[in-house]
Amino acid sequence: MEISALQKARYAYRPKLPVILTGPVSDIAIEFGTPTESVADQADLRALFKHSYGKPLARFVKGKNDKITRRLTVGVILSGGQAPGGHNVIAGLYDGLKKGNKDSKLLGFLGGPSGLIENKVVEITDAFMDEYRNTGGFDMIGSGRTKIETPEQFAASLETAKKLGLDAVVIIGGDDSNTNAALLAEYFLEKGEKIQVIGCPKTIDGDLKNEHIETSFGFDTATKTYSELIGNIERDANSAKKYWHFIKLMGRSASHIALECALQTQPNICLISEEVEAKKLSLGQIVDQICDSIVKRAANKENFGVVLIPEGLVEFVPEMKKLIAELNDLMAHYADEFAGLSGFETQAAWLGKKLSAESAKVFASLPAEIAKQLLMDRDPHGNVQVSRIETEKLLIGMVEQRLAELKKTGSYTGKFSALAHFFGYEGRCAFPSNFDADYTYALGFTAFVLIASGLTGYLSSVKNLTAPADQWVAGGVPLTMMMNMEQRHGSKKPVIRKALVELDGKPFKAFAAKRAEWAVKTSFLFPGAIQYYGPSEVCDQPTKTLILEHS
Ligand code: FBP
Repeated sequence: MEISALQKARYAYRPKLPVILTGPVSDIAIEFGTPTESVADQADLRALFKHSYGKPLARFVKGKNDKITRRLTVGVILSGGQAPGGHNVIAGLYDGLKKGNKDSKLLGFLGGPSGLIENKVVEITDAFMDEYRNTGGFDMIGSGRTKIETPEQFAASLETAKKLGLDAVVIIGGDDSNTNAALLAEYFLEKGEKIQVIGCPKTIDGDLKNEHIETSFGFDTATKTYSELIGNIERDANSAKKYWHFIKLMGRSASHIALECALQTQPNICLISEEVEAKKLSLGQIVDQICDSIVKRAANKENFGVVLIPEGLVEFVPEMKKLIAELNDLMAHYADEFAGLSGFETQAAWLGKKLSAESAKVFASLPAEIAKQLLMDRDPHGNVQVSRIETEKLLIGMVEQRLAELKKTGSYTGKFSALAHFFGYEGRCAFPSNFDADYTYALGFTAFVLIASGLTGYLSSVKNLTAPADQWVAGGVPLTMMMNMEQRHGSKKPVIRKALVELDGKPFKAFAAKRAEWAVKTSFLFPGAIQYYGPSEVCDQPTKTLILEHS
């Protein structure tokens, strides 16, 4: 296989670890805190997780650990969307297992959770592992979005685990996949089986975080990749001075990616979905806000600019949120009837009768393409596929209309030519930044220590991330601690609570303090491409979000 010069060089990169993980493994002991509670709905969750609810926080400290060198067989799953660093979680886990006992084995389940259900597996060897160290992508074993939810799927997962003689399963995933990890851990305990389940916090979206999980891996590399591209577009806009660029950014519901990119590139506008919801802004008001900047910049003869749009925006505009919630419920409750309706016209007529009067009006007012996108299949976890809704085009169309009205009144005399972009997949498989390469390797190694110490139902946790890696603090967070009950597929389900942008948090406040100036005055910042080699202030910086949150 031909490989690039950078890939060859990255093979030689040695990820940095917290000091506790660098010595003999038998010197890593676990210190437990007091029992924990879930973030909400304690009674419901206690009843659902009878055997695994409320475990204490675990932290690694120097001390004797006799269990850790026993021979283990572990299965690993990459779950959900790709995020830079996934291969290094596997590398950290693999190296930890081999350091504990050279006869321990790591098996990779192919294609995500379905690999466990269907027993599709490959053994990870030294040579196989070495091909993927410090590389982006999930192509080593593949990923998938299958949810383990039916009794048959749980039973099949147990059967596979027993057949393979597994001591533990590691699920590398986001909030939904780690909810699955919690359910699987509970199921194995319920069945009296010793197979442990440990999760690792993955997702470019940055929405799997809390006091104990400072960030999910992949967010660092993905936002740096998008910011490079946004900076390049800003410079092009400032050179040609003729286009407004509307850039939608991945991230599902949360606007962490958009906010981080705004802090890195200082665009004219960055919409934050959580603020739209808090202020109950309608689509019309959002359009007015964008037009205000366009009109003011046109008065300065600057008929160009950059607008960042979080992909989940439509879910937070009150009238759209209500409509989407009603659509989700209708499409779940009348799944067969809905599937039998042929063509958009028929579906729209059917919905016109079933939706509330208010939502029916909103649905009818949307451009047909956007209305069709709202009806696309939900993902296996019941989420609307916001990546596929062309919000950037919807906003461009509405801005054009509004500017035409303003032109008639004479309050706008500029020129408006807009281009739509969507950045998402471009950032999910980049070579992990040094931060993500180190962080993921540490998460994988931590998962090994949790398993070898006999824990189950925990998420691998590495904290103190703004300090140099040797000072990072490793341990485990009980999965049930992060859970609450939410409406999914038309009924209440236990899920890990998503962390959305906090409007009283430091990253949002830093952005809010500058945005009025950026809206009018060209203040673009050009971060350039991720650097893997060179001075530490260029190569090893964490995200602005992380730095601000810890300042
Ligand atoms: P995860 O939560 O699985 O990490 O998803 C990340 C993500 O990139 C989202 O930002 C995006 O909405 C979604 O995946 C796109 O899904 P798909 O890869 O199935 O098109």
